[in-house]
Amino acid sequence: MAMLSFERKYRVRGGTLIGGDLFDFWVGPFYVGFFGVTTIVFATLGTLLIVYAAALGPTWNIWQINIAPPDLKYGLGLAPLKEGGFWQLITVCALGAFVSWALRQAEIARKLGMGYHIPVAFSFAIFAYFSLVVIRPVLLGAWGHGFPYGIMSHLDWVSNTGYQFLHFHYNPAHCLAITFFFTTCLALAMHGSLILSASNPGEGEKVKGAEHENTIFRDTIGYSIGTLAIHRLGLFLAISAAFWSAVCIIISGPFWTRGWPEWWSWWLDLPIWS
Ligand code: 07D
Ligand code: 07D
Ligand code: U10
Repeated sequence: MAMLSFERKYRVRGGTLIGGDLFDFWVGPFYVGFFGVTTIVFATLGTLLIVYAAALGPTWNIWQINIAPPDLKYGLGLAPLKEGGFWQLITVCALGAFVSWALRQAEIARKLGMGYHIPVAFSFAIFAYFSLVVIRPVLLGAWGHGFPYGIMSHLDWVSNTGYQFLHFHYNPAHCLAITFFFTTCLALAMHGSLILSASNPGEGEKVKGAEHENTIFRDTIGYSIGTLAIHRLGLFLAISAAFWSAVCIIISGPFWTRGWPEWWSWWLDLPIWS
């Protein structure tokens, strides 16, 4: 009920990023807006292209459908539809849809008078995807370096690309990204469990507030980051994970061509050993 009366209050026109009143309305729970329309157009077109390209392929097995990027011989040019052209069009639609989605988030945030944290956070995921299918292929000189669109085939690409560098775990940016992913899980588990323990105690127990939340961490580890800052930390950890993922794949090939274990020879070459 609270939600319904709030929605009546804020569901008014104005505050759009582009297009004025055009598309400034809701359909059921969804805000439409200019970028809602561009999202729908790109997402529908991209999905139809995937289905069409899949229909030409050898299988309808959802796990085995594979829409591959062009052969390396096409370089950074356009390829015929059935030889990677579909992959290229789908990539354009995917980027169009993801960017439209981020701008729609920004437009809704603006209408609500909120910060732009959500679209900023999502833009790090888009950056990771962009680095896989645009930045790295462009630096390497061929769209064929992008990953194929298919549930199992994209896993094969990750494994093959990893082994091209002998042992991807030795990629220092991959180490940083993994550490940020693990820390994000730790932080979310700590925060989720803390909030539940304070705000959803056993029957008959009083709901606890910030003092309790701070104190349990001060008592156990000597410091509490605080109820606002844990969310800042969570956002920082999660976007750092995506950021260092993008870095780890951009440097693999364009900036480091040998096996990743070899990168660590700088350690053996330190003058202090000689
Ligand atoms: C839970 C939010 C909901 C989103 C879901 C995904 C599609 C794809 C398309 C059949 C957390 C919806 C899926 C729309 C259907 C076709 C053509 C998000 C949640 C449920 N991967 N990946 C998966 C994508 C890359 C890797 C699963 C997308 C890189 C590994 C799903 C992208 C690398 C493993 C999936 C992308 C990589 C997976 C679960 C884009 C490095 C797994 C995803 C656009 C990042 C896991 C069989 C999930 C798996 C998995 C989707 C990119 C590695 C199919 C859309 C190239 C190692 N990936 N992935 O829950 O089970 O995300 O694979 O960049 O083990 Mg992947
Ligand atoms: C790219 C997804 C973006 C998604 C978007 C939205 C839709 C809509 C609709 C649901 C970035 C899509 C939305 C489609 C859906 C509805 C309605 C996220 C993206 C925009 N690795 N590795 C990573 C680990 C090994 C290798 C990243 C761990 C091996 C390569 C992460 C291990 C070798 C690449 C990571 C491990 C290897 C990576 C992935 C352990 C293989 C990459 C996360 C424990 C032999 C990739 C940018 C990510 C990367 C990447 C983790 C092992 C190779 C840090 C924990 C040793 C080649 N690995 N890895 O990037 O950095 O998310 O991509 O062993 O390319 Mg690795
Ligand atoms: C958090 C939190 C918090 C909360 C929260 C949450 C984080 C403190 C207060 C949120 C968290 C959760 C809810 C938990 C669960 C979430 C996850 C596990 C994450 C994963 C989520 C999913 C898997 C769900 C994904 C679902 C999605 C993305 C929705 C899909 C929706 C659509 C496809 C529709 C989008 C709408 C658009 C784009 C605009 C509107 C459009 C329409 C309604 C369609 C009609 C179109 C038009 C009218 C436009 C005309 C179109 C044209 C002209 C084009 C036509 C073209 C053609 C080619 C046909 O911290 O607390 O609690 O809750």
